[in-house]
Amino acid sequence: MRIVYLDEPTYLPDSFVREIGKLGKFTVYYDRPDEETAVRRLSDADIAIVEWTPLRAGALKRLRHLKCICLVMTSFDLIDTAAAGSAGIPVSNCPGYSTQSVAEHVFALMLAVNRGIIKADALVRQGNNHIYGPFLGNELAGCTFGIVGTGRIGRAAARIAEGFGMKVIGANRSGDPVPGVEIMDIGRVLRESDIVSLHVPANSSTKGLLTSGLLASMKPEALLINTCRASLIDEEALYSLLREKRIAGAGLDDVSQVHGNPLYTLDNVVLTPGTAWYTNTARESNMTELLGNIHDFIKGMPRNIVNADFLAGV
Ligand code: DAR
Repeated sequence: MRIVYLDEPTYLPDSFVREIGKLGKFTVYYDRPDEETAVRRLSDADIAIVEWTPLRAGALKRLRHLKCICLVMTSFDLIDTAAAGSAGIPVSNCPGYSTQSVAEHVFALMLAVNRGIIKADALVRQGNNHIYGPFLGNELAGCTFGIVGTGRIGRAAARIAEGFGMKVIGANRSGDPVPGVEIMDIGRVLRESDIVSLHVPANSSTKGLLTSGLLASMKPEALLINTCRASLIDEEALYSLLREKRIAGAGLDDVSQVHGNPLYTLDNVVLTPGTAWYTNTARESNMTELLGNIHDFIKGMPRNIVNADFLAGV
């Protein structure tokens, strides 16, 4: 069994290397390859562990030896999962490792925006004290917290919001009830929430989910928190609405335009670089979940396969 970690592990503890070593020959690459290099690296691999590298149809078709792709994370937008399915390659993800960490980060962003923490910190360091004017926040107890997406992370965020004394409303695709969350359509969630928090996967059907129309329907005092991919939001519309204070603020863990983004000029926006998941606990759970996926695949009982539908016809 040849197992290849394709691209620059964020975290690779010795214990993980030892365990994988027991399953086969383990090769780790510490940079992020282009597609051609990726194909070469995986040419005789049985299992590919992938963290950063997009693998599209053309590359997947050429990976004739590959038996499984194990993604390190929850999102699977890096891989053309349908093409992987047609090539007979199951793709697994790690769906649960960062649920609580991401949900907690929602509130880190929310509080930072609501209380102007970033600006306040800078002012104190410049020798200021007891300046109240620009820092008028809103008490959160009694506010309405709206989740778009009621999967694991949405529900974990809902539980924390309850602890703040907020009313929780939410939208999901099925319209199915969720305990502790009043389910309604997405339009109403956007209109009625004081804080909107997004919890849906990035894929072709969720691209631009938050249209300019939906964003414009938010209350002017509302905050938008996004710990998912930036592709869910019409970023230009968001920028205009935030600049004109037609939305009070936003906390974003991802942006579509990394360089020179106009959002960087706004002080009602708090940004983090994709770190919502990144805690000690999540990092360890990530390794446990990934190792479990690899183990079970080798044992012939694959789990967390995200392209089962496409494989069925193979
Ligand atoms: N987008 C998040 C975070 C990826 C983090 N990278 C890891 N776990 N190596 C996800 O889980 O999809």
